[in-house]
Amino acid sequence: MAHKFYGYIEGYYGRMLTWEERLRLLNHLKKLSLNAYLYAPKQDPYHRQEWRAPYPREWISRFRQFTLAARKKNIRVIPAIAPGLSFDYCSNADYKKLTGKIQQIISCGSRDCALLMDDISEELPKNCVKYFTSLGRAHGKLVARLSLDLAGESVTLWFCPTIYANSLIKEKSGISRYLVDLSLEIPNNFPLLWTGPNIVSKSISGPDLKTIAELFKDNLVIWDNLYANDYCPSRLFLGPFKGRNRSGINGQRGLMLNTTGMPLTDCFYLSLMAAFLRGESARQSWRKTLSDFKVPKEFFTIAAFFGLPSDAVNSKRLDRKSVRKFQKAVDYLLWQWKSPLQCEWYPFLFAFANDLKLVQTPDRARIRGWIVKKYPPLLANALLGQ
Ligand code: GDL
Repeated sequence: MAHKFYGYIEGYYGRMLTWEERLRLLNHLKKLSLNAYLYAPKQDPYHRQEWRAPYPREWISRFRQFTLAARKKNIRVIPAIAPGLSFDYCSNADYKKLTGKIQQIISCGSRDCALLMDDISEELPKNCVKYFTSLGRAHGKLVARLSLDLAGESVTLWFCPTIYANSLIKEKSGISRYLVDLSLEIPNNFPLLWTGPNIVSKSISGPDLKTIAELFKDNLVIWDNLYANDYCPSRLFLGPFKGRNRSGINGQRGLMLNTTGMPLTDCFYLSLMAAFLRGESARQSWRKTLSDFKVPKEFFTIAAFFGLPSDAVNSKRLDRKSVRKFQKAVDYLLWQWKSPLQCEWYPFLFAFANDLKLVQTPDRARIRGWIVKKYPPLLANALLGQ
């Protein structure tokens, strides 16, 4: 049976972990019996923007240590390369650069390597129109060629398509030409990264995955963006891991979480996902995990403000009495709770306390000094109606 992958994706914008933080994540993955770490930070210039440049020697040596540490814990590190911003599909020189770069990263001891084509133009570059009938064909042929050329390396290649969520499919028929073309070229058993019905999916079930899973023969590895906050970095999502259907996902090649780049918070999310994989209830495991991470009970009072991205807007208005209750809870979390996890949550708790104060004080002139201290001058003026 094909190997299945459950674990972490360092695949967000705006943050990069240190090697120590990555090791911490490995330890946590091991503790939870999860088995995969996809290395794909959008912020790493050698991964995406400057993909042609080889990694510096120092990086290679750290990455080798990291891969070795993971192997000792039975965790597969999947290094990824994302050349799509500038890759020339008709250039042999670019193809050579790409294989060279892949050789360089897998030489650190990985049995897997991922080629990522997410977040790039959906158009086939003009100079390639003579050679390929579509971007899907160009991607499929590239992957097929790479897997032939890398056959001797006994490495499993993964692929993240440019259309990586149902919502990105523009065709009215619901059938993506890009994906069909890709599926016609891509070799069998290729793990294919897929984020579900949406880029940030509220729910992921068997029926949601059916069409794509059929096209790629049940080789989907779910890239779950539920808790990612790089597209709204002032928010923090801390709700239960819900909306995912276990049997639907279990029929595929795996489930991996792309999160925030705050190491302890990301460990917290992985614990929630692991409980889901064990079949535990989302709500109960959420309460238990909060308690395992020693989050004070005051958090429950304000948890609704840190729910999931898709949580519905509550029709209740914020009345004075409840605002006071929220203020008390957030004050406790800000000033009494001391822990490394609290340090990660502090800016979000602080911003929430600020927002409460603003909504609670319609007469802004009364808190003029406070506003001037908290906001840059132009925004402060706007808030004060000047
Ligand atoms: C994306 C990006 C990812 C980013 C996430 C959330 C994929 C495959 N790619 O589209 O890097 O962190 O959205 O903003 O999800």
